[in-house]
Amino acid sequence: MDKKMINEKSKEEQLEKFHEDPEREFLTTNQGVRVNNTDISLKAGERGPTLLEDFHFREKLTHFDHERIPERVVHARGSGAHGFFQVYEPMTEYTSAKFLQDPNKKTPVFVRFSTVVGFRGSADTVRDVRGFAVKFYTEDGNYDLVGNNMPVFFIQDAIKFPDLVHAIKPEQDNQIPQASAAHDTFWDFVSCHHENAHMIMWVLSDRALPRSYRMMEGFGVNTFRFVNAEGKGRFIKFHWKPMLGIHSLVWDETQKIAGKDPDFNRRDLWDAIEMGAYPEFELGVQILEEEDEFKFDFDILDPTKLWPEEDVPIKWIGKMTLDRNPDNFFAETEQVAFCPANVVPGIDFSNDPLLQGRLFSYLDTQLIRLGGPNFQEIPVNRALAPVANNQREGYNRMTINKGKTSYFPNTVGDGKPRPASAEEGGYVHYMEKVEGKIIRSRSEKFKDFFSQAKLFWNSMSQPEKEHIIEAFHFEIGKVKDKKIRQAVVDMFNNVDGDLAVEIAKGVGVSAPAQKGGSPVAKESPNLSQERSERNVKNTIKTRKIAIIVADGYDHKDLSQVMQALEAGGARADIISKFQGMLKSSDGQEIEVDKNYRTTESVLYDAVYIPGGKENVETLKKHGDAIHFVNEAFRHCKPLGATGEGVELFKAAHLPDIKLAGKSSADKVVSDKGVVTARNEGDRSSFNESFTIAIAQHRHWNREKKEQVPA
Ligand code: HDD
Repeated sequence: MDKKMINEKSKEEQLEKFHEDPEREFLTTNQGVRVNNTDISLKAGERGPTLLEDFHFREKLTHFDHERIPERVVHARGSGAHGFFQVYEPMTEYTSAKFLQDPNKKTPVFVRFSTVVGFRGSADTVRDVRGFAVKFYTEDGNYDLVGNNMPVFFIQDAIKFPDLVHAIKPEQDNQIPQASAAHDTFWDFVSCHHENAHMIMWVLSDRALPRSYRMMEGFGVNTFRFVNAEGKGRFIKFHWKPMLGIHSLVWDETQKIAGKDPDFNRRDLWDAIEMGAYPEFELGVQILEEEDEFKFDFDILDPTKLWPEEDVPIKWIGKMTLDRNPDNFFAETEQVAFCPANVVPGIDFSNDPLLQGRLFSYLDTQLIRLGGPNFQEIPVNRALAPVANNQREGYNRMTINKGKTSYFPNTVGDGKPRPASAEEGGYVHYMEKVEGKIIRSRSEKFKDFFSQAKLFWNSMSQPEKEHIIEAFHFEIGKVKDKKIRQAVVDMFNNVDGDLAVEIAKGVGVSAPAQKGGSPVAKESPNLSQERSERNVKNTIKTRKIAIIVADGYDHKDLSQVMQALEAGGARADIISKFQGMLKSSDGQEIEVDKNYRTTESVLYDAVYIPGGKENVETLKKHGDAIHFVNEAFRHCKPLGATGEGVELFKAAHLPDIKLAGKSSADKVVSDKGVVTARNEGDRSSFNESFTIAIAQHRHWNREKKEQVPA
């Protein structure tokens, strides 16, 4: 393909050539022979043995027997999407990367979001880091930005990666537990490696429980380089900012979702794209001049450290839009192969020791996972830039290389293909000066394990701190070996003494003999989801609202709230005891989307109960309806009720919540995310208050949430 012709449709057009025609009428063998019967194998007599000459039977079974490939050793479970990226302004001053120059250019991308620890079939909503890998199909070749939703990593050196992964995966004797860090071997590893401290704070925070892949930040984690056309290099860190804000689930909820809908995040991404609510993320970079490399009290090559935004601001340079679901999960999402070593001119590496190891590991793992060295010919992995070299043969080679030569230099093939000069777009590695003795060591600043863990802790809001303590109680509470539990408490005493005391309280070991803690007093508010200026709280777009209804509901009530929700871009489901049609008090009908058996409050962002006397009298007798309200309340979700619907909240005994009374004095009452209105004239202000409450996402100020029976 001509380099200049790449646009947002180019990848789709390239993939089109590999599509099977779904309109095809007849079933055939792999040789294209029409099959006459695919249900009964060929036998010697009606009750006789199957014949070897049944080539269709043999082919069908053989293919099936070989359908599985090894799953990724980490990040096995994921979901992909196609889209495009557009830069806001030319980045020429910093980088020569062509896809970062022209604001009119739309570069196709493929993104795969993932969990890390769980196997391919595990649940989406486990406590874990999320992968955020982006393949840009640029005119200079493929560029892969293989990041996570947390800006730091567990370990400082790639040589420890196998140990980390062995420790966190299910234990080797019994393969327990699935997709969870809450077990002895992981916490044993953590307490033996204090460099984990900062990352553990992130993993035990709400960041590990994203409400949606569309509502989480992304980070390149490692330090990279931008290099401009003059060869000047600068250190950079990459960031992705979700345009819908950064929102999380709560731990109790995630565990229930894992049973009720293990595909929760996968479904959410798929549905949003199908509905046309395309996920969008802004790309940002922190840029650091080389002369500032040693200005900080941490080493900028250390992947367990972030660059505080207060010291190095983020420049937002472009936007990615995901607008197309894959056609085939296996062909695209499963076979896509990312590698941090896939860079284009203008982007280079740093000596970050974790990154250096990553540069090796991805290609290596793909050789085994995708069955040999030709996986870049798999359609989703193919570059849009022309590919020409002397690599030949190997399993599953697709390209038919013409001509006589497969070597360089040559005269037979007119000397082609030949290396390109820098001016011709040849990749020239950054000419960094490197000097040193061969040594197994890291710089002194790598040894400060606790300062940034403390910075993170200081930056959290009070509810976020409580969530972290609860997460420690769960994770460490599951550790059987008391000495490991004690070692974790002692380790986090280096971060914050009060935190260590709080952890100890919940897990049956002693508080540290002497309260310790890092002296760092600084805060960085954007590290907190709640306090971050990037935590958008002014939209209800794509939020899911449960409307619980029975016969005799108030139709006017229900439809005006539904209209307001839909106008804001939210989606509502009508939920009742049975599927089918419900009749309103004035004889109108509405269809039920889900019954109490097929859904649960944990699958929604908010709950609404419309008026109607008969409706509410029936709902009061439905334990499931009361449970819906109580559970949503416990998970701090917005709740709304109008007219007699308010009575259901009364019946649910929401502790210490003020509800609208019948007098005109309290027309619309909004208390800790519970919004109620009794009288008909108050509906439009109800809609406004309910919308604000939903946009808030969660209402953490419900101190007594533990007192509800859910
Ligand atoms: Fe990794 C997959 C992200 C450290 C070795 N990694 C993988 C994926 C993501 C990351 C998002 C899934 C890509 C996909 O969707 O296919 N990994 C990271 C980040 C790291 C990191 C942000 C820290 C900065 N990884 C890391 C290290 C090593 C690896 C230190 C080994 C030395 N990662 C792998 C791997 C995987 C992988 C084994 C498994 C499947 C694959 O590569 O293709 O090679």
